[in-house]
Amino acid sequence: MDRHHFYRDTWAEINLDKISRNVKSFKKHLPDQKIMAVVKANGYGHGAYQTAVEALASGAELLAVAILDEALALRKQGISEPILVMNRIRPEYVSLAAENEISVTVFQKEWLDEASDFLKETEKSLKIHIKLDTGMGRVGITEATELYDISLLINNSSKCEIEGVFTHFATADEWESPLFEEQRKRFIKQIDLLEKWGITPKYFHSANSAAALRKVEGPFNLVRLGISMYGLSPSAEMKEKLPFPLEEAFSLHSQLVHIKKLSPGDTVSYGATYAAKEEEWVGTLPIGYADGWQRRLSPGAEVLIRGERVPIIGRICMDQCMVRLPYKMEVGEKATLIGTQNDQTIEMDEIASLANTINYEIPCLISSRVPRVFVKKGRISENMNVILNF
Ligand code: PMH
Repeated sequence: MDRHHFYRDTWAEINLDKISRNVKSFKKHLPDQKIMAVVKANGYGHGAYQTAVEALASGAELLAVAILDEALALRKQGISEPILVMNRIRPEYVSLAAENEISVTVFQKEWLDEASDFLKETEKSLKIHIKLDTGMGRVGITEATELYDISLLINNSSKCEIEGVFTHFATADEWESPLFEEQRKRFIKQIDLLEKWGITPKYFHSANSAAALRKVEGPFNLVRLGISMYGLSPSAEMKEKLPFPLEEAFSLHSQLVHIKKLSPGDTVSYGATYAAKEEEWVGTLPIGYADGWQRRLSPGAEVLIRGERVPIIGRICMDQCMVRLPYKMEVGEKATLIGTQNDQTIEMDEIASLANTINYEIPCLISSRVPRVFVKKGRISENMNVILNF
């Protein structure tokens, strides 16, 4: 392990080769669709910049983030491909977006009125994706009259242009969902209206990973891939019937920093919730809930050491947790909390299920205190340590 750039005994490994293969599989699966790689929230915890570069090199042509800051960060790091901010930005920042060639999402007429004033400050034209709410109930235009007003206003403005029109599915990850079908139909209807009004954006997009995996039908030419690009299934239901294998890119590792023998009755951690029944070997791992290794994972979670599953015992602390060892081991022994050792694997889905949540949340919550080690072409290519600004 190359320790350059970080000094702690806990790290996440991001296998960029797997992300690359996942994107390439999608390209084969949907040869006629452009791929927009969703790298918001630091690439779902995988590293936004590194994931973006890898996805773009593997067939993705556009990027998406949630907030303007994330888009600006990618521009600062030298990414020149199109980036869409999918959430509302403040109207006063439209010139900043335009100057950085960042596309924005619009779904309010008042926003457009305000933004028009601020666009006078810049020479550049603002690229807009109009967001339709077809049933997600989050943000988006719901009324055809509003769509008419907004799309014509943009179309007639010399300062902005409609680059895309999109919607988002609420239940694409459920095989039998009337809402999914309903949303698809509503979106197509609105696309037909736009056509009638003579508005012809470059991109029509609706699909997230789930809809892309199941090939949603319609006049769409772009898919927004998040979770599946990272190698995770959008739902347990879909995991059973994936059209091609997905490769999990994220793994989490630590090393034993202390070993001790407990006598019967000795207790472990806050609250003394674990008591040894017999003589037992216990190891300490330097990872805790401040790293995003959630307190609720114990009791229940196991880690891999020497390819064997060993249980976490007692309460997970802020920076450390304890594991029961099958026998005496040495300080420095590697522990895998998510990932593979020998023929044993702890999947993201196992951890999500123990934390009573979905796989999306687990890597997003692995905090910036955990350095990311990137593997490319089978070798460590880069380390990211936010604490030390590397
Ligand atoms: N498009 C939009 C508008 C999204 O919000 C998301 C994910 C994606 C695409 C990618 O979806 P995927 O990761 O399922 O492929 N957004 C969220 C969210 O807001 N909460 O969980 C996932």
